[in-house]
Amino acid sequence: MKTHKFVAPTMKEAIARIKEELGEDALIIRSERVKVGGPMNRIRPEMIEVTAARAEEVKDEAQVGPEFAETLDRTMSRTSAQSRPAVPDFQLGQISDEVRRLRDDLADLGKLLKSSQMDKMPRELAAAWQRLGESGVNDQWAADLAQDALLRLDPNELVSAPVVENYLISRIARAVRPAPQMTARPNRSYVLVAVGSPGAGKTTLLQKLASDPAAFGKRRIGLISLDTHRMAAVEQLRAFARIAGLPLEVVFRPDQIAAAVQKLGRNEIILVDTPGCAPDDGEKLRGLSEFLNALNADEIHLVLNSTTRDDEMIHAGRRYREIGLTHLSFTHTDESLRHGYLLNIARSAERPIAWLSRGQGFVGCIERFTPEHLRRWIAMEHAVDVAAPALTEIKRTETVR
Ligand SMILES: Nc1nc2c(ncn2[C@@H]2O[C@H](COP(=O)(O)OP(=O)(O)O)[C@@H](O)[C@H]2O)c(=O)[nH]1
Ligand SMILES: [Mg+2]
Repeated sequence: MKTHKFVAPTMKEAIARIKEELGEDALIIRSERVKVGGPMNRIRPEMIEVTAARAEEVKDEAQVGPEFAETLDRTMSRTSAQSRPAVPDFQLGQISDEVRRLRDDLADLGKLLKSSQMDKMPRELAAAWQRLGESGVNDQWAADLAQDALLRLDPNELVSAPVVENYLISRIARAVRPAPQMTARPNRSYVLVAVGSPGAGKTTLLQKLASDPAAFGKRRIGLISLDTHRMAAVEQLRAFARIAGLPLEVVFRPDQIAAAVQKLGRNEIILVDTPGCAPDDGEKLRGLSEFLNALNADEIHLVLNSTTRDDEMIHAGRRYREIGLTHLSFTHTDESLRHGYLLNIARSAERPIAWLSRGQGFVGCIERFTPEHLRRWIAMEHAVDVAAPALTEIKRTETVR
């Protein structure tokens, strides 16, 4: 990459000259304060020296894979080590803008690499990137992740499949978290509500939670049904409660909630079933929100049928966030082939994933979402250590070389 040096009294002037000579898209690589001699010395003892390059040259360089990562690593570490203390705050703002533009350029680079240059990337990274896409992870997110790995991993790490995969998993795990275990309340029941579209699997999910020992099957459970619009829905839960020997309260109005919760107060956990509510049914959502306010629930799970189109699920996540959504739980996972796209929803909703339900049986058909699911969903078979308790950040030193 051919670089050019510009010396000017201020960053602003340097940037203006760079744009003029190297084009609007020129990239700032480094800036530092330098001493100048001669008559200027007394008036302005220091000038700003900025190193820049034409955008096309940086892109050309990018196509050689590990060398590109190495070059950028070097230039970036020099930039942070040298230029930061040398430049006053107001000029740092301008540098930040340039860095932002550099990142934007890299985003274009990601698209470019994806479409035509994947074979020039380190093989291990290209393969992992491809698997992200195939598993359903959003294209732009997958490109950002691959690019991030290209920038941050050392060249020798980029050619190690376990290192690359662990790195990608650790980055995804920052956006998609497994829900923590519930913490029992000392003087009151823990209240968990299932909300979502009709037929999503809310009632079935609650039945599984109540009966499977892997979920809350061994705890004292009480049930509340708010789904009173359809007699069949109440009957479905009533029949279950009778067979499972669980207390059930049917609540018709928000002002009846407090009494129902009190009645079930001896139970560790109260599971609340709600009427199906399409995300764009504003009136129904408002009605549901009144019940939720009265419930003061610990967890509000948006129950999503995982065979639904992912843009629809993302939309539902947005709408349900408005009424206090705290968790995501996915059903029908036995009927969907790929699962990586579920990560897009969790990332967009910024909520942890709690339960995964598969099949119609009540026992043996529910599990907590774990880092191991994440690994499987994005098909990273070389990754190691993903089940470690604190996955949120896999340290690079822990990975296999
Ligand atoms: N295959 C499969 N069927 C499910 C699952 N969860 C629910 N169902 C079925 O989907 C239908 C609707 O479930 P239901 O719990 O009544 O949905 P609700 O309207 O959201 O309460 C029922 O026939 C369930 O047996 C699942 O994880 N896998
Ligand atoms: Mg139901």
